Amino acid sequence: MAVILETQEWAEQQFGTCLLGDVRRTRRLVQFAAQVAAAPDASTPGQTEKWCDLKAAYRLIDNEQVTFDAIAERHWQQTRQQPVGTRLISCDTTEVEFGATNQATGLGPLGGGFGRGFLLHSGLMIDPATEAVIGLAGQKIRYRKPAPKNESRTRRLARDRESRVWGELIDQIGPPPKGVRFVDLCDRGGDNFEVYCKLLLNRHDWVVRARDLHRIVQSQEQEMPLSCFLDSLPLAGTYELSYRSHAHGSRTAQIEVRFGRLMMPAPRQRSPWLREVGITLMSMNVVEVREVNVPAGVDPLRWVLLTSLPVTTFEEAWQVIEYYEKRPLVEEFHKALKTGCRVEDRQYETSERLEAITGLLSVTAVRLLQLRSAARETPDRAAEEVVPRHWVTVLRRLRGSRRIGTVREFYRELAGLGGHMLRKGDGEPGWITLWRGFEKLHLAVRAIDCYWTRCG
Ligand SMILES: [Mn+2]
Repeated sequence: MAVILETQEWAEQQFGTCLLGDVRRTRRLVQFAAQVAAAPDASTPGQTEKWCDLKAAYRLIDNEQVTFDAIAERHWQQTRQQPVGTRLISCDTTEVEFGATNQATGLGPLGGGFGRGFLLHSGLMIDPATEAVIGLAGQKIRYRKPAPKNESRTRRLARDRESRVWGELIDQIGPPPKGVRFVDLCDRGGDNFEVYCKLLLNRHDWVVRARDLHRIVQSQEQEMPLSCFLDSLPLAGTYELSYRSHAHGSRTAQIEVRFGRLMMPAPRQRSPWLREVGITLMSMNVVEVREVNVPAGVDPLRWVLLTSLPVTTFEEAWQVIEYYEKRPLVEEFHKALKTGCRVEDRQYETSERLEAITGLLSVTAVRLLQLRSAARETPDRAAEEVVPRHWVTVLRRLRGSRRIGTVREFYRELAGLGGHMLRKGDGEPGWITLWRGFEKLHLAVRAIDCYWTRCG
């Protein structure tokens, strides 16, 4: 259940036990994090309140013990400590690009070689029952190296490749606690035999979208391309899906669902790690979602999902599809990090400092997602159970509104404070409006605190 903490309490909970070599550094991180959370999209000078705070923040980020891992590790650990139940981990990579004019040292090439930055690979944990964002289960940063020219296949497999980051993240997250099931969700970038081995060895389940439908699979001792295997499967059920796309607006698609069990053989060319592990054949299920009767000019929907979860009935196949539909939440996280926390506008002089601030902003981006999702999850809950009580009081006064009882009413007034007109045709407030409202409210609450501390 989402509960939004005061920025100071939140910073204490997320960073209060970070090991940075000196307890004063940890105190400073907590203080800086609380300031960052109050105005996530401001520059560092805009976030800190006093000149000495700004200098201390720069000194903190510059310290060699204050790394990406050291800042975010406690958050990752707390996220992984789950009680019983199923948790989804949506994994994906994003390019964090600091712009061609950024002079920071140590960055790698990106975006066709013109941009500079690094790749950030994140595993976002989601509760499938409520769609609540729990936090980041782990993250990896990588620098792109240009591939050597005329590289042989064996050499390429032995080299440290970019796709390896999917497996590294799974190793970092490790096996789930007792009574918990982790289900990793990956797009086509994660469809790799080594990734399946890592998942198996760490006891994660998975739903991965297949990249290559020509790859050879086995079924009843026979070898065939995956696409042929799919064509041989009986129809399990159909449904209608209403969705909106940029290209075609709202439309209803007719969907057919098929599923089956297959054996996936290891690739012929195997990396040294794969040879050492010795897994040569892996059994898994496939669920195919295919649009039929496609109107002219429309790209048909087609998902081929490879999964370790049991699929023997239409209901079980449906469960796999529902899990995979939650995958885009990791892309919302990327958006929260880039638009909400403006990670790519950070002006630090070295890649190490940019990594450190990315660690802090990643945890802050999770907070932004949680702030937003609280409105959707439990709209009828009492607002004072979800956000601090005096926020409700201050917002009520600022807005001149008679009552703010529920979470829905709180968010409506918060959006109004952020500039949303709240007219019938204006639709639901976007998250940027909500954040703007939140920033204003926070400043007002802060001013009241200052007044009573000095005068009271
Ligand atoms: Mn991707």
